[in-house]
Amino acid sequence: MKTQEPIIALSTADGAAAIHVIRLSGSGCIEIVDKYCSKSLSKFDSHSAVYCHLGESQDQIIDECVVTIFRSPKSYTKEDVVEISCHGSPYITQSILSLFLRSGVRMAEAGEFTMRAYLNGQMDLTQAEAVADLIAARSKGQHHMAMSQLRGIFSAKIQDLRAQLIHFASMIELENDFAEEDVEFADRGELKDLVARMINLIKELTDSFRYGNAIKNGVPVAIVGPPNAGKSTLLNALLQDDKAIVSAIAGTTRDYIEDSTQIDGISFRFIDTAGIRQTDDEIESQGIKRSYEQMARARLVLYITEIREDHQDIVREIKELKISEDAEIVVLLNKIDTFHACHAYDVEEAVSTLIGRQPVLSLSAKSELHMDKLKEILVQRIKGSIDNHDIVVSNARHQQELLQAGSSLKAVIEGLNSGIPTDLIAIDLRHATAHLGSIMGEVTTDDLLENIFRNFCIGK
Ligand SMILES: Nc1nc2c(ncn2[C@@H]2O[C@H](COP(=O)(O)OP(=O)(O)OP(=O)(O)O)[C@@H](O)[C@H]2O)c(=O)[nH]1
Ligand SMILES: [Mg+2]
Repeated sequence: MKTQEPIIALSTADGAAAIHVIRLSGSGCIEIVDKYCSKSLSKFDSHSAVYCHLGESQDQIIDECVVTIFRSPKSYTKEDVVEISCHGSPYITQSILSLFLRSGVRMAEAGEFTMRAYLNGQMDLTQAEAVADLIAARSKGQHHMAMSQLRGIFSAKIQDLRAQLIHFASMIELENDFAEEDVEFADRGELKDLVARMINLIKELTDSFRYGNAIKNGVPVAIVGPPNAGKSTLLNALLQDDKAIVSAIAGTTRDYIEDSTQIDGISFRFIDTAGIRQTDDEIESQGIKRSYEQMARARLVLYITEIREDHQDIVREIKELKISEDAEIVVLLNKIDTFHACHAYDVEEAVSTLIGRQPVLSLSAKSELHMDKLKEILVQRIKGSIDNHDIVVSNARHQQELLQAGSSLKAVIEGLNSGIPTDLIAIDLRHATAHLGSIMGEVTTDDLLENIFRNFCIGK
């Protein structure tokens, strides 16, 4: 472990509060705090919480505090750490910070405590990234993903993949060492099987990113349909807020409007769009173009239209949209409050059979009839997708590295198939290993670390 200069930062959010916590880390930081503390900290063991007065001298006390000391290596950063809990006045925190800044302690940079924890081997890079995700978590789903990454479940999977790769590489390298004797230590068929298995594992992980990313940033759900169908009414009902203007005039919503809400611990981003119809109006056409763009980007599409007896007409309308086969769409038949209740079910069935998609749900956005069923469907769609993956990738950097590791492994398979020299295969193998290694921070650059930690808050 490197000797690090002491750093300091306010670890709690700025502003007035009941208490604030100021954190110091680095060589000698316990001794530095000791100089301004009414109790002698050197007498206390690691993990002691000491009540004391803090200030330049006994006549210039800034506050009565509780100082907790953590002696290296048993601390968050593995260095000596002091946490000062003081009264939560911005004046007090500023005075304490100034006191230590005058004594040669430096202000910590964003994420510097966690970066030190990583550099000192307390955690790998995915776990350090999980700390930032955990702080940013606003929903149960986001919290669950960050926690699982922090506990090292994702790292263990990558470690396992990397170990298999290294085993494979060692066999190839061995052949390289005996290149002149033209021997084959590894059975080509077995090698290909091993690489194919790894490619599959990587694909499973990269496939999960679609869900992981949606959970992390809010699942985008586009609400589309013809004018006057009740799209804006539905948005307002889902948000329980008067976010969008509702009117009986067709073409009220001109541009898309979005807002987020949580349902059953999952954060959804609902996007209300302009009603789709043929029009010569320049502005409305642009709005409709945006509706299509939102539909293409969304993770889920709620297609809403007015319920009517003529189910063939509804089906024609949906087919005209030319939605791609793999798009996830839920058809909603709105305004059942104005329809014969017993017929609604028949129309649902008929539309569902003819378009070959399930479910088709009849509801009333205005009277909030069957909204609970809609929410259940939304949650089920997302949870169902996640339950299919034991580990979910939610970080774009990890996804990028996994994709690159996957392409290098595909090159290995091609190399084995075409019988190219093993030293060339070894190059692709090394690339794959490096990409997996950089996920956990075993191979990093200063730029990469700066990029990751600058998104942290100061004090973490
Ligand atoms: N009876 C009934 N009326 C509804 C229902 N949902 C919406 N409406 C009415 O239908 C009209 C259109 O609603 P909006 O929510 O503005 O429809 P929209 O799809 O956003 O329309 P555009 O923005 O013009 O594309 C309004 O008068 C709503 O009050 C419903 O479930 N039942
Ligand atoms: Mg609208």
